[in-house]
Amino acid sequence: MKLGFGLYRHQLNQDSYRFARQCGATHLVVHLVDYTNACRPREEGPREANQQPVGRQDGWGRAGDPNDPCWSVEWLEGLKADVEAEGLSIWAIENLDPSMWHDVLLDGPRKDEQMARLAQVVRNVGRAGIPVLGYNFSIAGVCGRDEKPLARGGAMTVVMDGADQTPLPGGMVWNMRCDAAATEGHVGPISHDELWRRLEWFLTRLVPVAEDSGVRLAAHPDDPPTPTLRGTPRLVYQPRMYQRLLDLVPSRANALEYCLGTLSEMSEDDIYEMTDHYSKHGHIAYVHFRNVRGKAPHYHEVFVDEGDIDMPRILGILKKNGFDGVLVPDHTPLMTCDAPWHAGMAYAMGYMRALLSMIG
Ligand SMILES: [Mn+2]
Repeated sequence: MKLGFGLYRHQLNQDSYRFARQCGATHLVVHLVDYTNACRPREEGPREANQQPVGRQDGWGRAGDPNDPCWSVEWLEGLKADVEAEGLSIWAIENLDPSMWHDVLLDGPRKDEQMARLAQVVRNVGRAGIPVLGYNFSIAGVCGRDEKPLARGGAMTVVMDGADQTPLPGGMVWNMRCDAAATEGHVGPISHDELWRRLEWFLTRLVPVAEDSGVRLAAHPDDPPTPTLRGTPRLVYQPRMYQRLLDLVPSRANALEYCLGTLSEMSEDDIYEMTDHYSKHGHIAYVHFRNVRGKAPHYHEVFVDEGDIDMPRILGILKKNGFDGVLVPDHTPLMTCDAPWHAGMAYAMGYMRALLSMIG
């Protein structure tokens, strides 16, 4: 098992690589989507002060440019070289910008064109030698949460208190604002089966490309995991529902971005049995190693060592099954100091590193 660290788009710089290395990471999971528009010029809008994208009703920020050069082989190779110069490797890219695939999610008129673009992106990721591409097949995305000082010692953290069912405004997809014209009239109520058909359409086309490219597509479960959110259906809102996704297109390239926090928020199934099942069969590409208290739609995120999940037990299961992928903290409560996000992350990394050394 490898210890990794996740970095957002605006953190892709030498200082962050050194911070990750100093925390004991050997690998990075990088986000190329600029969720809160922190990389845009200031005049284009306010930046979120902290590094915790929560997902209130107005969403995170504007979606990016579908042709952003960051998805080119040259850009990815440059990123890889910068990261490797600091003694780290890139394990995964996490998430696709909704501007690249909103009509795949919405079954809109540009879905074929967008699928061609996704296939090119997967080939580029493979050519750059990056083994995993994480995605989250969701219309509403990560939304309907708030922030409250509910983690240990009054640390600010992400909270869900009831499922927000206010309809998505036109043009909002995956909790970001896309070109309204491109999506007008498409964010309507649909059935769960319809969304599963859209996922099947996506996987049957992209998994073979991923296989040929040496890339594993890794699915994040629905966060937060409720049957519907903002009037749209969700796919993987109980741990066993991951199996349906895997069975659509059985392949090593059809894998899981296994988010322990989200899975623990789910109301059914035993997280230890499920972790044993998915890791035994080699389905897990990487793990979001975070902890929570409560079940959706009423839960809050907590420090890695104070939640409902017995984290040492999870690591024991992963070790028993020979899991050889990466663990990353995902997110943590913010600590009261001058660097709330960094302190929270460093705390989680120290805990994870200690657990990994204890289990050998
Ligand atoms: Mn996660």
